[in-house]
This record gives sequence, structure tokens and C-alpha cells, in this order.
Amino acid sequence: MPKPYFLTSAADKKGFLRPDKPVIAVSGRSNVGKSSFINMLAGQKGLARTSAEPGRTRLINYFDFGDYILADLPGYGYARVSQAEKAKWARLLESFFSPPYMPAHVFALADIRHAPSADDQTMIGFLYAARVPFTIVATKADKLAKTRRIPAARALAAAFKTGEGNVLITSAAEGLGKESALSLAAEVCARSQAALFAEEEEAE
Ligand SMILES: Nc1nc2c(ncn2[C@@H]2O[C@H](COP(=O)(O)OP(=O)(O)O)[C@@H](O)[C@H]2O)c(=O)[nH]1
Ligand SMILES: [Mg+2]
Repeated sequence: MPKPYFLTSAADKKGFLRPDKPVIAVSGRSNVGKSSFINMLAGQKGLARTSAEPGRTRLINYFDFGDYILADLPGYGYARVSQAEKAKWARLLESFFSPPYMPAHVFALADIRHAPSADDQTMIGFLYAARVPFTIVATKADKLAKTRRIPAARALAAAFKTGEGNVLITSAAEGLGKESALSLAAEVCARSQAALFAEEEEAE
């Protein structure tokens, strides 16, 4: 993998990218560990900034990972946010999860220690409605004893009505889950390639 780098930010639909490679989005509430997860995948500490002040990033940040683009979505669930801002966030996501911007896959982050919030459920609801394939990335596994990690991941799977195999246990602090996440991303790329070939064949 070439060294990942920051591409650009988008504040609204006008700024959304339509790259000629798959987009994989990273979603989750503020402070869940999105930036840390992206930094872990990139093997670079400072690529996506980790914030002491959560909820302040209202932008979609795009990173070039070589075979795919990673899109860091604005964090949600920040307590001091107005209804108007929430509505704006929902509109942003609705356009982002519609053609032609639809990402090929989403890493939907959730803290392994907590039951999903209403905002988490709204997010996953978006993904089901838009039929975007996703993987639940359970973050901060280092905060749980090893024996408690699998049961916690299982509980997350049940809460999100998805399969246990669709939850990836990760810890940016320990580098846990990095290889699995990277190979999943590679699979997403291979699948997009195959779909593209099939479309071209059909067009002939
Ligand atoms: N112990 C632990 N802390 C983490 C982990 N990932 C993120 N954090 C911490 O959680 C806070 C929020 O992380 P950040 O990546 O900025 O979350 P974001 O708001 O979703 O981008 C920071 O203080 C991170 O150091 C992890 O795997 N383990
Ligand atoms: Mg962040």
C-alpha cells in the first residue's frame, strides 16, 4: 500500500468526490475513535487528527489509500448540537448515501463497551435503507478484558441486527484488527472491480 495521504474536505454535496476508485466511509459518534482507526490503518499517527474537542469537525475528510478512498464522516451524537445542525447532518448523510456518491462500503464504528445510542441506530438505519454494505467496527477493545470482548461484540451485532461475523474487534491503542480491516478493504476493491467488469461485459 502506498503511503496514504489527506486529499480534501467537503462541507456539503458540492464538495463530494466522485473518484474512479471505491470510496469506503468511516462513520461513528464523536470520540468513538474514527481518527485513531484511520491512523491505525494508515500506519501514521497524525494523518486524521485525534481530537480532544469532539464534535467540532463538521466536514467529510477524504484520504487516498491507493486502491480506495477513505471518507471520514462527521461525528454525531455530540450533546450540544442544535436541531438545525442535526437536520443539516441528516441531509448531508442522505446525499452522501445516494447515487452517485454512494460509498462501496462503510466501517461503522461503535464503542465495544457501550450499547448503541439512538444516533448509532439512526446511522445504521441509513445504511440498511440505502443498501450500503457495512462492517461494525467495535473500537477501544483494550478497555475490556480479553474474555469480555467477544460477548460484547456479539451484543453489538444483536443490537444492530447483523451477524456476529460482521463485527470487527479493534483497538487503535493495541493495533488490534488492523490486518482484518485492511484485508476487508482489499476485498471491497476486488468486488468493485468485478462489478465494473460485469457492467462493461453487459454493455458490449
Ligand atoms: N484506549 C483507547 N483509546 C482510544 C482508542 N481509539 C481512540 N481512543 C481515544 O478516544 C479519543 C477519541 O478518539 P478519536 O480518534 O479522536 O475519535 P473520533 O472523534 O471518532 O475521531 C481519543 O482520546 C483517543 O486517544 C483505542 O483503541 N483505545
Ligand atoms: Mg475524528
